[in-house]
This record gives sequence, structure tokens and C-alpha cells, in this order.
Amino acid sequence: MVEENVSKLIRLMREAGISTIVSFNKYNVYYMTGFKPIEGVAAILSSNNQQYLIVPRLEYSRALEESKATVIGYSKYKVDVEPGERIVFKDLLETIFKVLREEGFASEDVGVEYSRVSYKTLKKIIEFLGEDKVKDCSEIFVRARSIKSPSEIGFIEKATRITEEGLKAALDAVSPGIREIDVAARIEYEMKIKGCRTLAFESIVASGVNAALPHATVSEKRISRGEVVIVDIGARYMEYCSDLTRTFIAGKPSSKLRDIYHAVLEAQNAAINAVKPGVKAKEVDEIARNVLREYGYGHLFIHSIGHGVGLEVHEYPGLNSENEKPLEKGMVVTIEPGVYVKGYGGVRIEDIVVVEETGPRVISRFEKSIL
Ligand SMILES: [Mn+2]
Repeated sequence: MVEENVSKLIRLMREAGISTIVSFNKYNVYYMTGFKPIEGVAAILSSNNQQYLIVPRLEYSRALEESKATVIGYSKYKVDVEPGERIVFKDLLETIFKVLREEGFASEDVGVEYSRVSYKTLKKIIEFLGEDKVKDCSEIFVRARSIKSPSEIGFIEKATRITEEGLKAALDAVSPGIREIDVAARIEYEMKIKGCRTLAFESIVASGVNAALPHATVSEKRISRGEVVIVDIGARYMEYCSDLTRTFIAGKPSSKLRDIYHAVLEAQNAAINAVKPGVKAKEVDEIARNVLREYGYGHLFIHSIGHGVGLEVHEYPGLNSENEKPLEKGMVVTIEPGVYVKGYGGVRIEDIVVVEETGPRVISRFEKSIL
């Protein structure tokens, strides 16, 4: 998988006329090298496929195992080193400069992700290389990662299967009297034992009035009879995220709730059916918004229709009213309309869709009728 990612990055580097890229971002370092960083890591890639992974000394042997890149450890402390170990007694940035200088990369254009490094770091890099040599390469990673390979899609599917086990646990647990936090605990237990090492994001179990807040997380509130419960959860598998939402009802839904639910579901179906290569991201948002407007809920749909999902739970493309760019084959996006009524509750339904040549392929399968 890393080989495929690297060749995609190299192709984009050549198109952009950048001969070397340096990334400090943990997702992009993983994408480039297969090494899962904790912190203080960087990766360097040249357009003739020289790969360097620079890690803190304590991560040196793990990096050698996980990555095929040339691994260099760094440490501020001059202590004993095993023969053969490549350890530099400098800080991360100085170690990068050493590699750039020694490999001759410093004489050509070097791409740095302006959107992912601190001002202080960028300033030092510009001082070292000279202003005309440093280029912003943020777009290269955004573009490469937005189009998923079959193996990346496979990991997102596996993460989705695990997340569905979490939804099932939630459905079994939701009943009048239970606390939101208890439901979350059962969800996360189930996902963990099914192979989810870390969550894609903090689980949301929002009942009743809390469901009116799209990003409410979990509280100790007890769920009452007849209340809605928005469950928005995501497992991670092989570092790839899933992100699914279902809205359950603890007891019998009121007719108002039923009406909102069906409007949201109809909006979601319309948006999903619009997904195909070439369709503008904003059009998908507009289609869902129009359905909700017809029901009189347009003003209560207070976020965008969806987002790309991959190594990060929110990544390019954003499916919002401002994104004029077309969807492309291989993108994986969420479709998640919601209606939020202050002081009353809300409904959101979210699925994950792969943009295929012929149209949408919904990879989540969890039941969507009122439960
Ligand atoms: Mn989402």
C-alpha cells in the first residue's frame, strides 16, 4: 500500500515541479512510510524515490520494522549507540537539514505543508533553504489521499463493519433510564473487542434536548421514554476511519419526530443517489437541502451534507455549498443530513459512500427504518 501511495505522491510532485517533500504530519508520515508516529517525526521523499524517515531515538527500532524508508534516529542526549544504528545527536529540524544537505535535496525546490507546520518551523526552514526554494505542498497530500486505493477502501469497509457492531450494541442498550455514558461504554467495548484499537473520534450519544446539538458528545443524562438518541460513532482499522450515525427512539416516536425522521431519510437518499464522478460537491449538498426545504426544515439543517473520510475522519472533499470541485472516482465520503430543533431534539442519519465509476456504493449496511 505504501508503494502505491509513494508513486501517487511522486506523480503529483512531478506535476507540481517539486523535487523533494518534507512532512511532519502524523497522518502523512504514515501514508508515506507505513510507520505510525507518536510525535516528533518527519518523512522526506524525493521525486526519484529516495525515502527517509526521521524518528526520536526511542522509536528507531520500531521504525526499522514498520517502514522500508531509510530510518534516522535523533536524540538531544549524547549517550551510547549500538554499532550500525543511524543516530544523529541533533533536534528534529537540524536532522532534517542534515539529510537535505547531504543528499543534495537542499539545492532544489523543497515542498513543506504550510497548513500543517507551525510558523516557527516554517520560518526556520525558509531561513535554511532560502525563500525561493520552499514551496507549499499541502495540496499534494490532500489530492493523493482523497482518491482511495482498493486496499484503503477495504480498511474503511472493515472499520465500518466494526462500527456497525457498535451501533448494534447501542440499539440493544438504548432504553428509558439508561445514561448516555453507559450506552457509549457498551458501544466502545463492543468495537474494541472486534478489533478497533483506537476510535476515529469521540463517540456521540446525544439524547432528547442534547440531540439538538450536532456535536454534543456524551453526558451522564438518563434517556427518557420517547426521546431520540443520536448515536454518531466511528472505529479505526489499520488507521482508517469509519463514521456512521443512526438516530434511535427510546419508545414510541411522536408524529412530529416521525415526520422529521422521514424528511432526513429522504434527503439522505436523494443525496446518495446524486453521488457519482463529475458531480460538484456542492450539488450533493444542495439536493439534500432542497428536500429538507420542501418539508420546511431547510433552516434546521445547520451543517454540510458530508465530508471525505480516510486516515482522518474529516478530510477532503468537504461536501458543502461552497465546494465547486467535482467528485472523483475513488473518493470515500459521508452523507449525513440532520435536522436540529432547539430544546426538543434532532435527527441525523449518516452513511459512507464510495464514488464509483457507475455511481454511489454505500458501504454501511445498518438498518435505517425508525428503531
Ligand atoms: Mn461525519
